[in-house]
Amino acid sequence: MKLAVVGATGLVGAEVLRILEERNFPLEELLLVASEKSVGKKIAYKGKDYTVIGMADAVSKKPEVAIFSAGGGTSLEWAPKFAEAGTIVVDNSSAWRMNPKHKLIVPEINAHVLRIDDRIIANPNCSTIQMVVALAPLHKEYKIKRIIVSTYQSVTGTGKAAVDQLMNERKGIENGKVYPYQIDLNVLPHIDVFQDNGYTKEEMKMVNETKKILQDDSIGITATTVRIPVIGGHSESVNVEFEKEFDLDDVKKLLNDAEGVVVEDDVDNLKYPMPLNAHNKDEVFVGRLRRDESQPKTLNMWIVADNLRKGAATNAVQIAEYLLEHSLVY
Ligand code: 11C
Repeated sequence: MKLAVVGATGLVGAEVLRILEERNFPLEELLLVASEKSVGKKIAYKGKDYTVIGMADAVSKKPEVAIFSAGGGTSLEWAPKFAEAGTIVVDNSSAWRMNPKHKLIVPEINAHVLRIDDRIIANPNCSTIQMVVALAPLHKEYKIKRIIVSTYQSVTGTGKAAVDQLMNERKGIENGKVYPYQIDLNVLPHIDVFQDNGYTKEEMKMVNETKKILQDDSIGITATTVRIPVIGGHSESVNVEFEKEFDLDDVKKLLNDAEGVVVEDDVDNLKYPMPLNAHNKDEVFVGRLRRDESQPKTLNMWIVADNLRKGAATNAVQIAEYLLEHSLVY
C-alpha cells in the first residue's frame, strides 16, 4: 500500500508508525505528513529516516490510504482534498464521525459495512472504542437497554503538552498549563468543552458514537468523563442494563471469545484490568464482572485499554488492513 500518515509528528501519529512497524504492514511507499512548521523534519521508520512533507505535497502524491491524526480542523479542510485525489482517508478526529454520509468503524464490530466508494472513514473516540468493543458481543446476545458509564482517562488523550504538564508538576516545575487546573494529585471531571446541556463534548461523543456504531438509537446512555493523572490508558466503570436475563458465566464466555477482548477477572488473585498493564497493548481488557444487585438484568464491568493504541492508532491501522484484505483499495 502507498500510505500517508498525516499528523506524523503527534502522539497518535508516532503510535501509528510503531504499530505499522510491529505488524509489518505491507508498505510500497510511506509518506509522513504534517503541518508546514514540521516540514523537513526527519522521522525514523524501520531504521530509515523519512522527511516530513506538507499537506498539498502529500495530496499530489496520491496515496491509496491516508491515516489522519491531525485534529478536526485539519481534517475538515484536507480530508476532502485527499478524497478528491482518490485517497481513502481514515480519520482519527471527530470531524466526520456523526456525519450520516460517513461510516464510523470499529473493525471487530462493523467493518463489514465498508464499501469501495467510502472515501472518508471515521475512527471513533478512544473512550467510545474500548467500551463498544466490550459491549458489542453482549448487545448481540442480551440487547442493551441502558448504559451508565464513568471514565478515568489518561492525559495522553489530550496530547503531548498534557503529558508534559503532568511530568512538570510531578517535578515541581511551573511551565504552562493545558488543563485549567493542576492534574497531578488531582481529578478533573471535565474532558473537552462543556455543552449547553451541561455535559462535555467527550460525554456526548460516548452517547452518540455508541448508538451509531451499534446501529441502535434505542439504547439509553449517560456518561461522566473524567481526567486523571495517568498515562497508560483509559479506564471505565460501566453499568449496563439488558433487555434479556443473563448468566454471569455466559457473559464471561462471550467476552473471552470476543475478538480484541481479554478478560482479566479473578479477584481471588487480585486480577483486574489496570492502565499500567494495558499500556502498549492492542486489546481491550475487561474485569470486575458482577451483577448489579440493586437492579435486575444489569451488569457492572471495568474496561481498560491503551487509548493511543486501540483507542486511536491500532483501530485506524486495523481499518487500513481491512481495506487491503477486502480489496477496497484501488
Ligand atoms: C481524550 N478522548 O481522552 C479524548 C481524545 O475525539 O478523538 C480524543 C478526542 C477525539 O481527551
